[in-house]
Amino acid sequence: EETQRPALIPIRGVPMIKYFAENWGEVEGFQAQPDDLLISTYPKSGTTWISEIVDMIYNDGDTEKCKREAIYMRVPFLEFAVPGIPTGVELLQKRPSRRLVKTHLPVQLLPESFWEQDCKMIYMARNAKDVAVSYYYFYQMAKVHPDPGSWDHFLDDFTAGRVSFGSWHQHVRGWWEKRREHRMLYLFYEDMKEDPRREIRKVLEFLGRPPSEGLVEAIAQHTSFTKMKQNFMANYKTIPTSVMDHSISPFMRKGVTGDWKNQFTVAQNERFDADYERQMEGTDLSFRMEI
Ligand code: PPS
Repeated sequence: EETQRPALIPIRGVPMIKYFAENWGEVEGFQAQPDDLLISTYPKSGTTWISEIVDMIYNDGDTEKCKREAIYMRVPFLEFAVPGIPTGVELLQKRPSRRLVKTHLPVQLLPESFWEQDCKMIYMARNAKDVAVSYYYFYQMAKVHPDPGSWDHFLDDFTAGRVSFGSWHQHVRGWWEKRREHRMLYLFYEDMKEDPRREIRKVLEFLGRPPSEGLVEAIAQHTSFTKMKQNFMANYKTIPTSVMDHSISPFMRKGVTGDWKNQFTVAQNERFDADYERQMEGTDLSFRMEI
């Protein structure tokens, strides 16, 4: 059975999935707790990967404990709302303290209580070209999104910020600026690919945990792309096919840096680069598009 593919609805100018927009009041009033850890990302930037890493840290590297339930239960998605399923806020309200919270909200839409409670935050960013490609396949398989149309059409929408959660450029820039005044670890997908153990040590340090080599090794192994693709508690295959159809494109698709080269034409790449320079002007934030 096909669910609908409703159009996006703007919340304070940011295009949102219709059901999420309809539930916005609940999200805006969300009460964060001081020991909540926020995991924030633009979609398709390594959210599930960093979530699994953090849950492993919270469970002292016990892989069996990390298989107790699906990743979207262990790390509820704050703004998630689809009729007939508990919302992200409802799931979070039932969690014991030291909650892990996933969000894709741009920084200006984050509920005030996260700032008031001074919650720690981990932001993970990924280069725009690989995100655009990953998002295009995700739009097709996750049917709460509008039909993406052709790749060329989708790339135009992505560049202009006419996609769910809005502009990639504004998202990564907004959170980057906020890190200067807040307890935030800003990570890059490309760094994690290059040297996962180094990045895992950074996360441990940020969370005030000793970086024991045994723990780092256990986390690196459990959160490799191959392992996570096979892990039903991490790969989203427990979601009904009517919502996510892995036969169209698996959630755990390729997990590499530089796949955009297989998708962008030379003309698309030139157009994207020219626009990118405009939209990223004046920031010291920079990305590697290959490693
Ligand atoms: S979501 O829906 O926004 O929460 O998706 P998100 O988890 O942010 O992004 C999905 C992409 O991350 C890749 N992925 C990984 N890459 C490397 N290692 C690990 N362990 C890993 N887990 C997930 C996943 O394959 C998606 O990227 P693409 O490029 O589509 O393969």
